[in-house]
Amino acid sequence: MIDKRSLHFGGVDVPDVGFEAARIVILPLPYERAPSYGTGSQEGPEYLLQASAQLERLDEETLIDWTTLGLHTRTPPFLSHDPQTAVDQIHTQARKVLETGKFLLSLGGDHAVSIGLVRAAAEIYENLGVLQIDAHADLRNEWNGSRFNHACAMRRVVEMVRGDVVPVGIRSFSPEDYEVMQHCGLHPVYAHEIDPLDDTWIDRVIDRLPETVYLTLDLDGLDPSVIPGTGTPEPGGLSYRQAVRLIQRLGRDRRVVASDITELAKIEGTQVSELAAAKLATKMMVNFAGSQVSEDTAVKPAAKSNGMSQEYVLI
Ligand SMILES: [Mn+2]
Repeated sequence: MIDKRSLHFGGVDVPDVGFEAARIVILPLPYERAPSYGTGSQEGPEYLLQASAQLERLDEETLIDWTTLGLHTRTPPFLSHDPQTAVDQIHTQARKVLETGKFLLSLGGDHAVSIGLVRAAAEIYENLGVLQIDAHADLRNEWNGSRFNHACAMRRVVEMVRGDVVPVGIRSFSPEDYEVMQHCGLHPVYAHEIDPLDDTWIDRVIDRLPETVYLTLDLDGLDPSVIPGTGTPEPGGLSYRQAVRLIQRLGRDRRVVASDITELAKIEGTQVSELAAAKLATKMMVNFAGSQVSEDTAVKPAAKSNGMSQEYVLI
């Protein structure tokens, strides 16, 4: 039987280099309190980590072997049942990693985990901006009796960061959410504005972000045809390819210091959601933390001599 607490990204065949040597620290956060609709995000990190063992090592676009990037997966912390205390615990965990300058990739858990994570990043990076990929605005001041509920995640984030917050893929929000968006000068790129044939919406997103960015990916921002396994699915979200293109541009044009993937809720009988989520995690790794080592670790095609055969060499 697998010990859930010893799971690490990539599974047993991928080396975990330990905290000191790591360039990328993966922080599983099995946290779920007062969900609005479907449940299961508490086990999200466990299923994502299990699925990651099935991934091939090479990123097909950059040809970076993500297993060589220096990964360390933290033991999941025991988190309080009190939402505010849990957010404080998550903040402490995140600070320990971010203070070392390592890239932090956190795996929720429900979207409330981002409150503690962004707080830690905003304390260290003064002009931090936040890119939010999400179906929902998450701007309520209080929900289900707490200001630290997932439906309040971005309200707390907006209060704590100096840089712009740019929500993308939004297609479900309350009158209160809308009022807050207007009051705070938030200009979401709504799902209906994302043209499937034209990527200029990505320019709009990038242009609004400062140099240093935190990416929070609520998996319901993607279309349910890509990620059906999430607590509150909404039709009409980003395609997998659109999400990857956004991640690539963000990695190329901005300095991303940390990111999270939240709201994975497994559906029994299918692995599609957790596998897509794990693959998105590798896209973040290679695009946000892979550039410095890409020259050393990429497998590149050898120069073609006759156009008929291709030899591949490891350089
Ligand atoms: Mn959300």
